[in-house]
Amino acid sequence: MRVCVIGLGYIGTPTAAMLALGGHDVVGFDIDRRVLDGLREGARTVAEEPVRELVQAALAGGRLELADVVPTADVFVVCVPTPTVDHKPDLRAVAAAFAAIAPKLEPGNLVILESTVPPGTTDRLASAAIRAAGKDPDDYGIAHCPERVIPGAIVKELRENDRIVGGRRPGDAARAAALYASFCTGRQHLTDTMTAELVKVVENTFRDVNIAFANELALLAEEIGVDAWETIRLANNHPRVNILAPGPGVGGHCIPVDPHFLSNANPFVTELIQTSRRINERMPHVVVRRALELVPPNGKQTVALLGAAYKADVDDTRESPTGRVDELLREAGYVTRTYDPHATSYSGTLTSSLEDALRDADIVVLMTGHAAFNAIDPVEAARLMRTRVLIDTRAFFDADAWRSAGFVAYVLGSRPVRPAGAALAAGV
Ligand code: SAJ
Repeated sequence: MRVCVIGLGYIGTPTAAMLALGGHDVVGFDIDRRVLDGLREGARTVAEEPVRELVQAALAGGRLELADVVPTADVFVVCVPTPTVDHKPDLRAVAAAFAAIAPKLEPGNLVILESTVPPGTTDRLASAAIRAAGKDPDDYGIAHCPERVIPGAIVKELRENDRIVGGRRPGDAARAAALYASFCTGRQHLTDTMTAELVKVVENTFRDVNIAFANELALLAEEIGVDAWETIRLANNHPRVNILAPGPGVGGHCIPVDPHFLSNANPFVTELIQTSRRINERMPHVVVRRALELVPPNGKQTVALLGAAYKADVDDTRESPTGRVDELLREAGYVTRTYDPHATSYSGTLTSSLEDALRDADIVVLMTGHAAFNAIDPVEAARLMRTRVLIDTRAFFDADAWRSAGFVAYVLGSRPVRPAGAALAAGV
């Protein structure tokens, strides 16, 4: 089949390559010329190595073309961003993609939306665009097949994860499933578009609610003087309990965003979802409050943040809790610097080395559990820093090793270190 993939971001790019390697003639379209140039130049803009290799193989194989105009095709697969603005879904990119496709449609073509959207969106926006082009939606297939892959393991999960395939009519779902079967070894679960939309949003919302529970537990455990990490580890021995990990907040462009797709349109029946969001949004404030307790700012106190990316071993800083913590620390009067071995773009100041971040700092805050941070030697950190205070928001380090190196070490969700400010003033 001739397939056009609209939107060559972290999902559209590997999907286009997979389809091409699966035997289809694929045209990848993006409105951003720099994206197309980056892909043509050996996919240098692609962060994950396996995705880069996949794209290079697809381009070399001759079945993947890149274009800045939307061509005609048998199937159109839309993979564009769906962010929120002030907690409201911004669906302009989806509407624009459908508007670009509609004039090209020929009867029998299939339009698939992969972007995460509020329930009801696919059918409503696709049908509206088709009607606006003077055509009848009933002449075309419309499907929602949400992407479900985890950044960091995109190629593996694209191949192996089950897929939810929702069709406007049962035949539409079956046709979309046949397309994905060309590269996906997971099972295909056929349903209607609105159920598929809800399933996707619910998966991420479930994770947000579960993390909020873990974060609430961390604060409760601190309050009563128990270790949340040990509590979670022991509770998770139960065959039907699986509590996720507390942390400095929930980042990325999916999990903090998608719950709003449900609560925005349904505010009266989404109390748990809204509360969970608030709990997770509060976590950066908790981190900053602990810093204030440990080393009150005097105008030159410096905080070194370890990790700008929203989670371990990725370079993506979108909606990262580090950006928020950084902003709040600066508002509180600290000087801040951030070191990240992977990230290249970030709202605050990135140092080029770990040493530059730690030198003469008063507090070091572990924000992201990058594997590279395992190599940090607390004795060396103690030598570089002016004041020896560690805030570990993910129970990443061996806190006792840092204490042995002379640090006051606070681990989120562990027994509080109070009154550390007084201890520091006394030179302890
Ligand atoms: N986090 C915690 N505690 C945990 C797990 C995660 O605080 O126990 C935080 C992370 O540090 C990070 C944020 O949550 O800041 C999100 O990270 P993540 O690894 O949970 O998820 P994403 O955003 O990278 O990918 C999610 C995935 N959804 C689910 O696992 C249900 C992925 O499968 C989706 O495809 C992706 O969203 C998406 O594109 O929607």
